[in-house]
Parts: sequence; C-alpha cells; structure tokens
Amino acid sequence: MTTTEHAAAPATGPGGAQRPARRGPRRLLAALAGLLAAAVALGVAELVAGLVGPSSSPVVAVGDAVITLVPEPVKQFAVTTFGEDDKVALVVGTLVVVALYAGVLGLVSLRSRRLGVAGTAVFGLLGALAAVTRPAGGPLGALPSLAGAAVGAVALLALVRPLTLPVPARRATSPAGSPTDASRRHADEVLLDRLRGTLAMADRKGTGMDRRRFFVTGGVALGAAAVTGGAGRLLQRRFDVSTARGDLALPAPSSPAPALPPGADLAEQVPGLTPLFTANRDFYRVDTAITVPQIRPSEYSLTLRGMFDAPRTYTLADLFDRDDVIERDITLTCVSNEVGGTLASTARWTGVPLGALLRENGIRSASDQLVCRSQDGMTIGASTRAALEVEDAMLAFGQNGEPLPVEHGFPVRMLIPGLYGYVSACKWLTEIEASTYDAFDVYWTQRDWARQAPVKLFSRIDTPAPLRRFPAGRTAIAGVAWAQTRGIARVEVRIDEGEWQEAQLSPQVDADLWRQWVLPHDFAPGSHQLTVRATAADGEVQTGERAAPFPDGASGLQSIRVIAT
Ligand SMILES: Nc1nc2c(c(=O)[nH]1)N[C@H]1C(S)=C(S)[C@@H](COP(=O)(O)O)O[C@H]1N2
Ligand SMILES: [Mo]
Repeated sequence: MTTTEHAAAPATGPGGAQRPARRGPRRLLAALAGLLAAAVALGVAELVAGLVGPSSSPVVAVGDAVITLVPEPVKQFAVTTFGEDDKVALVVGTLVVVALYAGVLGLVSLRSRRLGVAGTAVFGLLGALAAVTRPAGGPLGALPSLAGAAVGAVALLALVRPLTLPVPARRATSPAGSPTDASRRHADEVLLDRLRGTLAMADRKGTGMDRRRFFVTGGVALGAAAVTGGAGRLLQRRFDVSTARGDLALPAPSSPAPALPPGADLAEQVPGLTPLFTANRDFYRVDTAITVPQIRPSEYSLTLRGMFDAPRTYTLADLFDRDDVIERDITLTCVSNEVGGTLASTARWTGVPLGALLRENGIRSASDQLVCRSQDGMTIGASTRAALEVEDAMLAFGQNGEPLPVEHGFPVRMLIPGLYGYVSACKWLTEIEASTYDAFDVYWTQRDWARQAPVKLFSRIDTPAPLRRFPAGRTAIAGVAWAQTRGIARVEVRIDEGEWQEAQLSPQVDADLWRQWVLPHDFAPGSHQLTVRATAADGEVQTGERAAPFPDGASGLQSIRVIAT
C-alpha cells in the first residue's frame, strides 16, 4: 500500500468512508469478522492436518468425540433421521455450531479483544483435546487445532480492528499537500456527520469504522481460508490407501463358494426386487468413523492377545498365504435394522476361517468374549463360542472378488454369520483379545445394547412399494427373507384379510445367505394391505410381536398398504 489507511478511506467514496458507526451494521460486520476468522482457523487446521493425518482435523475430531459422547437415543434418532448420511449431518451440525460460536466471538471482540482471543483459545483447546483423546490420536493430533486457533485469533484481531477505530482518527486527512477531491469529500462527510448529529450516532465508546479496510482484510482472510483448507485437503490425500488397495491381488480360495444354479437371482426377472448379491458400492454401511481408517496393506498387522497359550501377530501376507482360504456367501445385518428395513446386504466374502486361527493359537476355554479392536479404537465383543463353532465365521479380506472396500474394513474385518454386525463384524480389525464378558465391556454394551445378539428371523417386501400407485392386474409381490445359520424354509404373504399364500423362493445356496421370494398376484383396482412372514428351517415362524431395534434387534411383521389403479 502506498497510501495510509486514512487517505485511502475517503477515496472509496461514501460507502467506504470512515465514519462513526451505526450499531446495526457494525455488529453485523463484527459477526462476519468472527465467521471469517473461524474460516481461517479451520483452513489452517486442515492444512496442518494434511501433515499430521486426517483424523486430527478439528471438525473430524470434534465430530468423533460427539459420536462417542452423545447418549444412545440421540444417536439412534440421528441414524433413523439421516440414515447413512448421519455423518454428513454431524459434520454440518458441527460446522453450524462453530459458525454460531464464531459469530458471537466476533461480537464479543467489539467490546473486548482479550475476550475474543480467549474465546478462540478455548475453541482451539477443545479441538486439540478431542483430537488427542481419539483412540488413534497421539499428541501431534493437537497441532492442527492449536495452529488454527492461533492464526484464527490473529485474523479476528485484524478484522475487528477496522470496526473499532477511535473517532478522532477521522480527522486525520490525506498526506500533506494533496488538495484532492478525496479530502474535500472527507470534509463534506464530517459536515454531514455533524448535521446528522455525530455524537448521537457514534456508539458509547466513540469508535468509528473503516469499512474498506474491513472488506479488504476480510477478502484476504477468505482467500487464506480457501487456500489453506484446499491445500490441507490435497495433502490429506497422501494418507489415502485406495491405490495400495487397487494393487492388491486376492489369493485364490482353497475352498470356493458353492456354485449358483442358473437363474438363481430372481431379481433378473422381477424389477424392484433386491439383487441376490449387493454390489460393493451399494453395500449398507454403519460405523462411527467420520474419516475412514486408512491402513496400508504393508503396515497392517493383526495381534492376538489375552487368553491364548501362544498368541501371535499376523501380517496381511501371513493371512493371504494360508492354505485354508475360504470363499462364502453371507448376508450381514445391522441390529438397527427396523421391521421392513434395508440395513442388510449380501456379498461373496474371501477370508481365513476364524475358528482354525483361534485354535492354532491355543485359545483357552475360559474365554467367552473376543474383544475385537479396530484401528480407530472401536471395540466389538464377539462370542468366543460362536467364533469357534459357527461354520464360516471368518476374518474376511475380500468382498465380491475385490479387497474389502476401505469403508467396509480394509484390509481385514471379522464376520460371524448369524450375529448382528455390532457383535461380530469388526472392520479395520487390528487386534483380537481373548477375554470374558465379565472382564470387559465393549463400546456397544457400555451403551446398553445386548452383549449377545443373534440375528432375528426377518422378511421384507421390496415391491410393490408402499403407497406407490401401480397398474391393477398381475403384479409380482417380492422381497427377501433371512434366518441365518438355519436357512429360510418358507415365506408367506397375506393380501388384505385373505389366507397366507406361500411365495416361490430363490434356490437355497447357503443357510447364511438371504433368500429372495416372489408371489405373483392379480390385483383388483384399489388399495390393499400386504403382510409378509417367514418360517425358518428349524420351524420357527416369524413373530408378529413388535420390538424396537434396541437392545437386541427389531421383530414384528412388515405390513404395507399398496395402491393398484
Ligand atoms: N471398526 C468398526 N467396525 C464396525 C462398526 C464400527 O462402527 N466400527 N460397526 C459395526 C456395525 S454396527 C455393523 S452393522 C457392521 C456394518 O458393516 P458394513 O458397514 O460393512 O455394512 O460393522 C460393524 N463393525
Ligand atoms: Mo450395526
């Protein structure tokens, strides 16, 4: 800048001239100052997180901490309201809270810069605390929040300053000997101000503001926020393991999955029916990870410890090179799945038999719980007995012929058919501790979910969709049903108050795989009530008794109204 700030101000004309501030706009600008300072702080924090690691980003760390701390009902509300976008909702929510706080800090800073700086420091300390206390977080995790807060405080001061200039400063005119328009305009302004009653307009502290300087500083702040934030995001990509995942070749299973008979997938004929296998990108996802753990295959290790005679540690190559690699078709279900819900998917999994691995390490019979730990600090408590006895329980590294997708646990997760995911399917699995239920409360049991939770007998109508109009006449009613480890024997549908009618089933391939069912029906025009129920191979008939997902899985029959026109 070649001119002084005071000379520059009048040159911008009426809007930019320094004048005693009216309170309204000044407060607005102060709030904006707070927001811009917060943007700078978050940008700088992202930049430093680009060096330290994505989970140290304050937004992520605070979001993670919120997930850990919020009461279970709130979490369930979030999952039912936002579904798989729950984490997006959380991040947006976190940002809204940050924005409100920042706006208030801006206003506070008008009165007291010291308070403004203190408020920024609190903000940084909270972020740092959240990052350091994350299970995967070390002391370096504090850096992004602290650096962000420090730069944010400087930005806040720089932005608030032009809003709180002492009024007498207005009288300083342009540098010596410039009898310009500007100074004349300035003089006019002073006169005008007097006419308007300057004293009445200036606020109690007698301060004025320099809007032009505010907006210039604001522009710089915004640019800095965008550049640091963008660069931080780019740097964070270094931690991404998708390339390493792409380079990985799965071992051929010594025991492949059973061949499917031709036409096994009824969805090929029935539009709207769930496919027999879920494409990896469509596989439901439930976890507490805001940033997905990125584990390099070369750095992966699985540690066994606790109640074993001779526990060892496995690399990914150790697991890949075993000669007992299996491939199995298994449906995975979430305990939060409601009656009629879609939190279940099916894949062809490749992995190592869990029971064999536990036995060869000498698991002790006194262990009744496996505490499975993931790289991001999740603990999942699986029944030792189920792990040893359920056929096809495995440590999976392949999903539908590819390495596990990063969101689904790359490089290794656990699967125990017949148990809900929260008591079996630990993703990003790095440690199995043979323990007991008495000795250790895992994440979900700390939140009062049941210790043991077998998947309940379930059936669902996929088509016709509830309340959607479809042409009267012959239409397939169809859906899926599962009774894991036992298999589905029968699915029946009741139309209005009629008799239960038996549906056709997809071939029984594996008891752990869901079965599709189809019942063609001639629909008379009008609205109809459809109800579905399944029977398991052991004779259990699906109960009509309603239970909510908490604490051990939903039950009840799905009944929907459909409209033929
Ligand atoms: N590390 C980790 N593993 C986890 C979870 C989690 O939050 N973290 N969620 C569990 C739950 S509740 C379910 S239902 C399954 C979901 O697996 P998916 O996301 O691959 O469908 O993963 C389980 N494994
Ligand atoms: Mo789940």
